[in-house]
This record gives sequence, C-alpha cells and structure tokens, in this order.
Amino acid sequence: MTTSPSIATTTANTPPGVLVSAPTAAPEPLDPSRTGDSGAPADAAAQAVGRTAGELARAAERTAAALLAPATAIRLGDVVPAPERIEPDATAGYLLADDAVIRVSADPAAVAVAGHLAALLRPATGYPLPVTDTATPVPAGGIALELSGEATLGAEGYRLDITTDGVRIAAGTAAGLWYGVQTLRQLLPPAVENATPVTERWMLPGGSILDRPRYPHRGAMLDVARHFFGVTDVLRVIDHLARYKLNRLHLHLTDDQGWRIAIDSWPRLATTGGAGAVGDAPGGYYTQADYQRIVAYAADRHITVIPEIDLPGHTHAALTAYGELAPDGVAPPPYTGTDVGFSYVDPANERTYDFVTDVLGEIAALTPGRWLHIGGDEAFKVPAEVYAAFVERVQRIVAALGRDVIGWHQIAPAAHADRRLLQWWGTTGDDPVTAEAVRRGARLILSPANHAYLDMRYAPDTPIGHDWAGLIDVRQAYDWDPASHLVGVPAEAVLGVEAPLWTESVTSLTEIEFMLFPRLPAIAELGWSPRSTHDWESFRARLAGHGPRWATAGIAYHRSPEVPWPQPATPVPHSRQPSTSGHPVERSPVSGAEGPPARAGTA
Ligand code: TNX
Repeated sequence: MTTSPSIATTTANTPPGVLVSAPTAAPEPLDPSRTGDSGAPADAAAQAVGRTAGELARAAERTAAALLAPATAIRLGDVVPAPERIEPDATAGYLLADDAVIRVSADPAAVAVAGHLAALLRPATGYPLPVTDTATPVPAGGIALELSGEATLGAEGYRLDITTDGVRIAAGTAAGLWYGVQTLRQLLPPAVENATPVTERWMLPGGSILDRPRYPHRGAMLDVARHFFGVTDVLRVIDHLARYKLNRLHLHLTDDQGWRIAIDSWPRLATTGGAGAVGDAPGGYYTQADYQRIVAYAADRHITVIPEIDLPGHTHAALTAYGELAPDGVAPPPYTGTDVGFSYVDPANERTYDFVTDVLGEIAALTPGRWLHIGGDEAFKVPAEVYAAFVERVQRIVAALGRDVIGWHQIAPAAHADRRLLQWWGTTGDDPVTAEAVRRGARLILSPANHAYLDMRYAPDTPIGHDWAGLIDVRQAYDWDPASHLVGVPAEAVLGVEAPLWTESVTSLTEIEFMLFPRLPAIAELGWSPRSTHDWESFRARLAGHGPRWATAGIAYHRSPEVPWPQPATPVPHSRQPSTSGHPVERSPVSGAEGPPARAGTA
C-alpha cells in the first residue's frame, strides 16, 4: 500500500490500535500564580517564565491526570529485558536525594556513562547530581559506577546493588555500566521521564541484580529509503534502542525509492537518487557529516551502526542517477511505488564493480563498526549463477576493506566468506539453503518476518503497515526462541536478533514509535534475557509498567489489548503533529517535551 493513514484527533476512549499518548504519571510542580488559575494573568505569567499558554495547559492536563493515576511501587523485577538474576531486599530501598553524588571510576568511557546517567536524572529530579571521578568509588550516599574488573560479567554484563545507603553498579566494561544505568532508569518512577522538574519521591527498590546478555547481537533496523527520516528522528530512535539494551542499529540506506547517503565519488546518487520517496513524500539524504553524527551518537550509547547498501537489486534510485549501471544503459524515471524485485545493477558491466568498490569504500571510511550489510534480497531478475558470482565478488570487496559482510539470507548460496552473517527474514523456520550456508560457516541474525517485522500490522484495524507475514501483536513478537527457530541450525550459529522496520507506510517519527512500541522491547528481551526467564505472563505484566514511561516521554505506542496497562488513557485533546519525514525538524532527542504526539486512528 502506498497511502498514509489519516491522523485523527479524538477525545474518545482510546481503542486498541491507535496512536496514543497517555498522560504523565506524576504531577509537574505548578505554581498557581503561573498556571492561569486566576484567568488573564496566565499569558503574561507564561511569557514571563518562557512557556506558552499551550505548554501550561498541557502541564495542567498532566497534573490532573497524575492525580487520577494510582501510585504503583516499582519492584526490582519489573525490568525489561528481564535480568539474569534478581534478589530483592524489601528492607533496603534507596531514596535518591537532592544532595546525591554520582561517583565513577577514573576512566573516560566510564565517566561518559556517568554523564549520561546525570543527564537522564537531572531534568525530572531537578537535582544537581554532580559527577565526580575517583579511583575507588564508594557507594555511600549516592550512585557509584565502578569498573570492577569482574571477568564473569563479560563484555556487557553488570551487577547492580541497591541498599539504603546508595546504589552501586559494577561492571568489567563501560558497556556493562551503560546497561546497568538503563536498568536503574527503569527502577525509578515513570515521572523520571519528564523533561522538567516534578515533585516525586525518587525511591529505588532494594536488592541486587546480576545481568548479562544472552546474545552479542541485539538490533533494530530503520528503512530510511522508502521514507526519509532526518537526523534528529534517527537520534531519537537510537535513544529508544538504548533503553532496551540493544546494541546495533541497521540503517537501510538505499532502495528503489531513494538513495540516502552522500557519496563523494558518485555525487548524483544522493542528489538525484535521493530526491524522492514513496508516494508524494519528500526525499532527502544524509550528508557524510550527518551520517557521522548518527554514528557518533549511537557509539556514545554503545550502539554500533550497520549501514546497508542493498545490492544488486533494490537499486532503482541509483539507476536514476547513473543510467550506465542499468542493464539497458538508460536511466529510468524515479520510482515512488512499493513493488519490489524489479531493479538491479548490471552484473556484467565492470563499471558496476567500480561503483560498488567506491560506495562501500566511502561508507567503510565513515563507519567504525565491523560490518557492512550488502542487502542481497529480492534480486528476482538476476539469474541464480550470475547472482551468486556477483555476491561473491562483493563479499571480496568487503573483505578487502577489512570488514565483515552481512546479507539477507538470500545470499546463502554464494560461497562462504570469513565471518559472514546472514540475516534470516523468512516465515517458515525451515530453509535448507540457509542451513547449508551455516554448515559452511555462516552465522545468523534472526529477523523472522512473522515475529520480528515491525512493519506488520498489530491487528486488522492497525492504521498502517503490511500483513504479508501475518499480524504481529506483542505476544507474536515475543513468543519464539531464536536458538531453536530454524530447522537444521544449531543454537551456537545464532548470533542474535534484529527487529526491522520497513517504511513503505510509515511516514513520521510518531508512526515509527507506534510501530516500535511495544514490540521492540519484546524483541530486545529475546536478545538479552536468558531463556529461563522467558514467560509471557511475566513479560506482559512488566511491559505494562512501561506505558506510563513512554507516555511521559512523549513516545507514541500501541495500547495492545494483550497488555494490562495500568490505567486507561486519559483523554487529552491533541493537535495534529505533522510528519517530520524529509524535513530536518529539530526535535529533542531525549524527551517528548513538545507535548503529546498526534493520534492516528481510523475513527
Ligand atoms: C521485504 S525483507 C523486503 C523489503 C520490504 C519488506 C516489507 C526484505 C529483505 N525485503 O524490501 O520493505 O518486505 O515488509
């Protein structure tokens, strides 16, 4: 489908399957003299404090809603993804106070994590939370982040201890500290998601957590080719991944409808190939500086960007810019539909390999991560032997750049290349060709379309998305096991999971969030949590507590009927939020401070 859903505003009770923003769970401190209780002075007062009347109205709505919301104590076990081991201590909660200090090991990467923690906590608490770096942090009276050198915690594990005296997060690496911080964030009241100070008891449940990930590869993919999303949208998506301990962002940078990254040696790829998008949506592309900003922002959050240049198919946009690469040598007009499988760069033309070498060379130079994704899906018009030879040659180009290759599982028939990864997106769980590639040495990233494709609709009435791989509500996203999913593939061959979001029908940040939440946390839990913790009832109960967090952060989500959300969405009047696709709309990457997102509905 090519049409966007209508975005409706409604004040009726919210049915499942619409974009919602529930109110925040905690009151904002409203000085009556500023809230307009007395009528006309409100505007003047609002101007005096730099807030618009609309902002004040929204704050008042949030306050009213918070008064209706039941206060629920957070338990140590409420974390998503579920930690490996939890030992609650009901006698030992810690109350974060305004004089708390964050102490951190004297290591630049650890200090950076402490800086993030302070930045997460300061807006809502209003506390100064100074960060001090000492060689031997102590837990008393604050939060200590300690590089403890505990080898058993591995590259990404952490230990979290909460006592009445304070909080201690210990890890062998800065990444481990980072994941401990994400856990800590979830143990504070949802009001911590507010962008401005709120009155709240910042109580943390007592006890200990020991936590390590099940898989090293825990990712999500964003298709910025079908619809283009500006840098600030991507940064906000990175924040969403970080919350749930994901460590890979796969960017699908090129497709038939758009080429989204500037390539100096082939400049028209972006300027001509990036001009359009699906339907009438505006195009756009990242400059190399934009891309580097995304990569650096992700790295700062322990997330590696995996760039995908889809080859040899899904290349129509490149052909519009450089007709010499087309099989008939003629540049076609732009394509704005949503069909797949019709385009390819000419494997018989040596210029094609110049193009591939130049493009992948520039991308590699901009990408510190180990992986280059070469696509490889749906090249329906390229004969099998020609396709395999093409993929093998591209694999050699990637190896010559010192990188490891990833491709969709269609590249399975090509010869093995060292450390190559195949990304499984089938729906059957049974593919002898992929199993054979694994026997030859490939490892797998699992993105089964019938569980992990976040562009699938939740339900028949979901306003956007596809259904070719079925409907995927939260349980369908959650209830499968990566280790035993593919027949003939041993558990050791599975490197991890990834949730792709294709964007043929997804046109705005709000719609991205609506498709990510709450399914992204489900896939994240499959990637992080030990199988022994896998339990649908537990998951949905824990997930429910995240709704108020998302709402407070201004994150749109699907109020799945499968999840016992703590309260019905309190109706809040909304104004339409325009799509940000194609426009570099500046939006805070760390908060939903602009107010609630628009609702999309069929109403
Ligand atoms: C298949 S999955 C595709 C994409 C589409 C997607 C829509 C894969 C590797 N290719 O080109 O966007 O389905 O769900």
